[in-house]
Amino acid sequence: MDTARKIDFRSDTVTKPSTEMRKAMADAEVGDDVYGEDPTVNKLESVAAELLGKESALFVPSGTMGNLIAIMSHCARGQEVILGHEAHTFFYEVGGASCLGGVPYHTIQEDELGKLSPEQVLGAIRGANVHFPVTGLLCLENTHNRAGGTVYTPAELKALTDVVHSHNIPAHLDGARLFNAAVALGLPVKDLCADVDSVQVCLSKGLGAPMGSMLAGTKEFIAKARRYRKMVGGGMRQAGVPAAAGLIAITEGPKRLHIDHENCKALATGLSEIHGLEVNLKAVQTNMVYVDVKGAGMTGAEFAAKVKEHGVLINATGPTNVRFVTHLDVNEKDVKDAIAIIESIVPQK
Ligand code: TLP
Repeated sequence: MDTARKIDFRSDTVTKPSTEMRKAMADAEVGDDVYGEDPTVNKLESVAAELLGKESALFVPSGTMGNLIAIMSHCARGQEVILGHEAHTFFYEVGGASCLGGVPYHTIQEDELGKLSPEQVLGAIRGANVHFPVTGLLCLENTHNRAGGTVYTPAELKALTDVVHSHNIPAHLDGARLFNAAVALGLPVKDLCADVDSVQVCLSKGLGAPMGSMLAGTKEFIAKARRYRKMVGGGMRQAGVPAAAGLIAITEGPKRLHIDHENCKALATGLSEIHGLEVNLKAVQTNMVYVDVKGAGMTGAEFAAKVKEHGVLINATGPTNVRFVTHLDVNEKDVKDAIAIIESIVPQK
């Protein structure tokens, strides 16, 4: 086996920009975006707003910043945000909303597929009691990363947002991989954010851009978010350079996501057939597969280190769990080879 070759399933963030993107970045027309004068950023923002069915959109450096400034724009300091206990915003965003925004987290237990129920959301909305913080926001995630890249349908989202809207509380969607959800459901992406007040989508995941996210919502909300973006250091000047790649990502990227989903299904099926590995195939709905490696007698970290010696890169995501993500820089052959490599290193009965 060629050990110099790496098959990188750590994340769909590891993709390299295409030749077309690199050329578009080199040729991008630019200006100072803090003055609103970058034509490429302005174009990206209007294309994104249109695709997401919102009045306005804002180019931000990362998904983390998009979610942070969304929360800061919706909530006053001391108000709390309701979100799932495995939500990326709670789990992986360094506590930013709480630390920088003064917005504490109120987590509720998700089910196995990362879903919340309307009853749970209703139960989490705070009453008038003087001991309680005021509920400021509901934050949902689609696809749900830690649940396996699982998909919320528009009806499920509406049932949840109806609950908060009837209490005059807004809803934000962490749609880092919303295009994956749209492709899995065969729906236009705007159908998946019609009922939320704001949405963040990443350009730098399966869509292949080197960086950047779009935050979208009403004109008023985006004007507020633009100020918070500046506050946290996200005013980017000649940002037309990465925005040029972002434009290709958002218009062309979704067209090939079905390939990542097919590769992921094949990977999940192959891994599930290896003795000692456990895969919840029900959760494999887009481009991720989580594997419990307990039966192979290794921790997640040991398993990741072992497969790395053979050129397969993955992330450990729990004591006995690892995650594989498919993306545009892994193909069908990589998937087949990775299955064969893993089969050869997991002790079989
Ligand atoms: N997710 C990354 C890591 O942070 C875990 C990954 O490899 O999956 N929301 C969701 C649902 C995400 O999965 C991510 C990134 C973000 C937000 C944050 O985006 P960035 O990395 O652009 O800050």
